Amino acid sequence: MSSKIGKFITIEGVEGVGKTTNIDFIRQWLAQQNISHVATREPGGTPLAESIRELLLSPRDETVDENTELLMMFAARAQHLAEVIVPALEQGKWVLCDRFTDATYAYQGGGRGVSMEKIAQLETLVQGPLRPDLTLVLDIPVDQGLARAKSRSAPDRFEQEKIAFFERVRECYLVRVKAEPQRYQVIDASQSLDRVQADIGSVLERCLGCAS
Ligand code: T5A
Repeated sequence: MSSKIGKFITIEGVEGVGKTTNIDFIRQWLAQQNISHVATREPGGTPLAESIRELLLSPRDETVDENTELLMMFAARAQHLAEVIVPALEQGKWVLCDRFTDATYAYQGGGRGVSMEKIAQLETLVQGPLRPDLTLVLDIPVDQGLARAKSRSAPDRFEQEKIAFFERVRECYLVRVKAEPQRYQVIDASQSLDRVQADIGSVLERCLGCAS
């Protein structure tokens, strides 16, 4: 994988925390700064990866083996990197991605109990040295996030999990933040949308300062 030029920003958190809502805000912010960018999401971001997303998110009677789920996440990611993320970064664009490999550590690792070493091996295989420059973790008590998600749409396969699963997911995100504080910025997503967006704006201004 060749060296990148643009910035790679990811946004993470438990269900319903406000990622999609705030991606729109960040896009507007980047446009105001005349920063050429691409907004995308995982799993998904290309036609093939979106098909894998549909397979992953559809509720089904068959139990999905944890390795199947893990490999499908990374299969979608490999395609997304090859078709969208790496080309955009190489063109100097910023890439704004709704979830990335931190979600695999949090959901498959923290939530399902897949070993972190196994995830790290696949991360290296699929991404080489590429990691996000900045990861915004929108943090909220799990019950509040799930209530927001429920008010928006019918539950997908992940949203049918029990609350303890999402507590492990949230905990895993926070452990990762502690281990690598220079990459992550935690935003209190239980605040009003205005406050959340003011906090995100401040983080981006600092980030842009680093970039220049
Ligand atoms: N997954 C993904 C894995 O298991 N492993 C992986 O490697 C990857 C990449 C993907 C699923 O796949 C799993 C994780 C997920 O379960 P998704 O669509 O990306 O699914 O994730 P969701 O979390 O399900 O996305 P949601 O759309 O449910 O949540 P968002 O985007 O965080 O929330 P959003 O913006 O839609 O907001 C939800 C509601 O809350 C309101 C919004 O208006 C909306 O109605 N809201 C607020 N209300 C009050 N105050 C605020 N501050 C608010 N912010 C938003």
